[in-house]
Amino acid sequence: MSELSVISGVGLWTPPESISNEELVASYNAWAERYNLDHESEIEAGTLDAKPMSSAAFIEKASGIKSRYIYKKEGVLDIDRMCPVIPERKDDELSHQAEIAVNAARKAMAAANKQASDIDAVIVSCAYTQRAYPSMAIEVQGALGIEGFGFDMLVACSAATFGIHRAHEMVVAGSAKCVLVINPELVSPQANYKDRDSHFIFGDVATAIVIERSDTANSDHVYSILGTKAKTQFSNNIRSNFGYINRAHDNDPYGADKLFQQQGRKVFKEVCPMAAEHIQSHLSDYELTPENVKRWFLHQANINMNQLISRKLLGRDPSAEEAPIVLDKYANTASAGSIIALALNHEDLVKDDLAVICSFGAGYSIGSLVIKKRG
Ligand code: CO8
Repeated sequence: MSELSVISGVGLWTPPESISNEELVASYNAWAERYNLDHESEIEAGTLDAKPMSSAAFIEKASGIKSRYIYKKEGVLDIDRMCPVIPERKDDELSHQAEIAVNAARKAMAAANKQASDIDAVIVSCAYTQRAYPSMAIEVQGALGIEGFGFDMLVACSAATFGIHRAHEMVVAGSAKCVLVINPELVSPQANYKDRDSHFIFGDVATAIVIERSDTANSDHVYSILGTKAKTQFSNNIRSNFGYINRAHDNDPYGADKLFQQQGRKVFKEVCPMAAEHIQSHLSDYELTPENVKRWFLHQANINMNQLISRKLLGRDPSAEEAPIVLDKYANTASAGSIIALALNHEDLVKDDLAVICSFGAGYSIGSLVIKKRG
């Protein structure tokens, strides 16, 4: 067990605007009603399926989501658009995703008592970057005035945990002394607001974490990283086909399959046992059991998934304090969910308290960290 590297600061940036289930459902249903009216004859002839109606009560019961934050609300609820309006910025302006990354990074740096000159690596790790190059991490590095190097990582829901894994390894190996891992989850442009089964799932946010050598950490809340564990297994059950190659395919680059799509039931059934087994096995690597864990910072995709995984691990329902849920306000924020849970629920932990951070989702990918509060 290495305790050379620590988490010394967590930052959370929350967009100022939000959309409630009721607002989202009213907009989707108005769009679906108009679609069904416009295609009445094909639907009656059986050549086209009618769009089904959505329901706020279903969304809350099936997912635990009541509302979601959004980077730009304008356009999302407009049934002639169903997509946020995010004006294009000039190349010499800070890009949208870099801006939200910088917002979260500054909060994590303040929490960790770190200046730009203390940091020597930046990882931007998230489900999607707004462009392929130059790297978002290098833009963020430049905006913050950090020397050293930066790079992007894409691992969908496990981007945050896998990014922290890499930072931990860099600090332990000595290739970096202090690393900023940022998760600017600008997911609203990827969400299909015309798809009843997934229109409610996602929200925008940005989170950041500072990982550094234990001997340089001097903040109020420091967590030794006892170890990391990762697992991936290919699945098409959560997929987006968006990319430059669409240009060469000569089809609609923004068609439904280019946006987020999933087989939600299958994901639920397949990922829950994988995640529970993964966490159990990670803890047993250090001769620990779930009973030794004070707090669970689990991925935030669906409240029923978290309850099932917690029950498998603990043999009982966890309390809201043990396994915090942020889905009600934030919805699924791709990789940032477990880091939001951490940001909002760690300060009361005391010396030697153990916690698990675990992501699970597209890939499939599962990433965990076992951490211990330092005195
Ligand atoms: N309103 C009303 N009824 C609905 C709605 C709706 N909005 N949606 C579905 N229904 C209906 C269905 O049609 C179905 O009707 P019937 O029984 O007549 O067939 C009934 O409700 C039940 O439907 P489901 O079985 O699909 O409902 P579930 O209870 O399974 O809940 C969930 C659906 C919430 C999607 C659930 O399956 C789930 O959360 N699964 C896990 C999914 C998951 O974790 N996915 C991870 C995605 S995130 C990720 O990996 C990151 C990707 C990268 C980020 C991308 C950013 C955009």
